[in-house]
Amino acid sequence: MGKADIAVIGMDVMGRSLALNMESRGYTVAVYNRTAEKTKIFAETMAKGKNIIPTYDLKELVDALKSPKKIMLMVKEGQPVDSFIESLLEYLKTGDLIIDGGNSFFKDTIRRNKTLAEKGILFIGTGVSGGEEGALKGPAIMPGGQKQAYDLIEKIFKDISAKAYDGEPCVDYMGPDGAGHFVKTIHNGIEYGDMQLIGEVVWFFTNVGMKADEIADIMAKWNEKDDILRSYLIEITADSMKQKHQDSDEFLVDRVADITRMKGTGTWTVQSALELLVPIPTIAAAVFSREMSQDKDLRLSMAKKLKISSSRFNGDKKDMVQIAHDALYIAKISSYAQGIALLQAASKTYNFNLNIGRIAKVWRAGCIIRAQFLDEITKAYESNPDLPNLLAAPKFADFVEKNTGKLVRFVEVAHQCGVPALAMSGSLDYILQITSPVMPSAQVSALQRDYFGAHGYFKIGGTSKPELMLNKEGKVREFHTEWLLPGRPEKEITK
Ligand code: NBP
Repeated sequence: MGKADIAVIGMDVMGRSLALNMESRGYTVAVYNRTAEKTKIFAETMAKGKNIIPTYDLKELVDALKSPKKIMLMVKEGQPVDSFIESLLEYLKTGDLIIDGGNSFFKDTIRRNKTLAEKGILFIGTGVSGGEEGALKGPAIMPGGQKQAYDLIEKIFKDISAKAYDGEPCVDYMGPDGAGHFVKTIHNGIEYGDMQLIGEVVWFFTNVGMKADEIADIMAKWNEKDDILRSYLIEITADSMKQKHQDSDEFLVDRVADITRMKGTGTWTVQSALELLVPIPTIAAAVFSREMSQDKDLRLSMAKKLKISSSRFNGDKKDMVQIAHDALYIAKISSYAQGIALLQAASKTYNFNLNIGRIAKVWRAGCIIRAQFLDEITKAYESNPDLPNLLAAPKFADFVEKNTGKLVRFVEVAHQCGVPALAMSGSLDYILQITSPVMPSAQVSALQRDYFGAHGYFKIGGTSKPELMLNKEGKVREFHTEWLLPGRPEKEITK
């Protein structure tokens, strides 16, 4: 069989599928797993007769590889990644490459990249999206690390990646050290947002009396060619909602408990947003909703203790479906605008040099958020890389200007019917806030902070002049009121 082109460590769903994918594109792959039994079973079943070399210790794995050695870790994030890196160092030489393809925290990737670079070992931290099927047939791949390291792996990644409808491989160099894992984290955060928004619309339809198969038909229609909502998540919503429960005549969705668990990338997205001062209310709402979903006992008991009044929906269902369609599209644009703003802020802070148009291109196939809508994002940033926010892109701005009333209506009717819509409202309020020259109550809280803590405040030109007051040098002027002195004099703070 000769020496292997690449090694994969971690023979669980993702590692096995990636190894098979690589082999199917003509590469010889060496594999290893901490628990030897999994490697053995893989070699005797799925990998049987294929150019896959099972190995049972790390020296054997490294020896099976051509130089420079390329080793891809597909193991649980955190300590397992550090411990494999530590063990591999004994066998690697300058110029060899370790790739971490798990969902690692980007700051860990920055740290690992630095430590390994000091030892002459190249390191790529990459997002691999698309789950088991994507890994097997073609995932979206988001690698970050030294450009020189990416050059070593580019051909393999291009060969195994998903291909968009125009044939372009869904992989691109994201940027240095943690860039790839950061982009994958935000991809997952956006995915949380998409799932929650769809979930809220479906739950609204259920609450106005629609059956699961009726909703599945609506979703299938929303996934038709050229529909603005057409996407993988709408497609699988339509498909999964038709599924009948095995032991009864009910639909499976009506028997599935309303508990959504999570692994961590959504939480990391929100934590990064807090750190970088970027509001992402839709994605945060999705994380908070999963948290609330998990406390089933509390919700059951609170439902008995508090009776919140609500009205029955007595409008036209057909009209409401059309309203919900456009409302969902606007909410999605708003959510992506938030995720992209976070990518841009991180790009500045961590010098990732991210290219939003190219990131959207990588997400067009293979990954969970794949959608035809992503093409519009690429076009928007290709025609204007300096867009202040996705909502300002002419095509989106036009739709949002004409149709935000539908999102307002959706949130209003959902709330009247007692249906929570945290993410849909988050999307709406994001649009309302970002287009407010003066933020409601922000002025009041600025004054409160100055009153109790002498924290200072800025001033605007007047009620019809919302621009900040500047000094001759163009700097914002800051003021403080002496609240405890007679006459409460105002003074300008000079620093
Ligand atoms: P898991 O995330 O479940 O990890 C299983 C692998 O990690 C096995 O090889 C296991 O070895 C190894 N491992 C564990 Br667990 N603890 C270890 C330790 N202390 N030392 C050494 N090895 C250890 O597998 P997966 O679902 O295939 O995912 C792999 C990576 O890809 C993860 O980072 C995941 O977040 C990411 N990812 C997963 C998906 C997905 O849909 N599943 C999608 C995208 C990305 P063992 O067999 O000896 O226990």
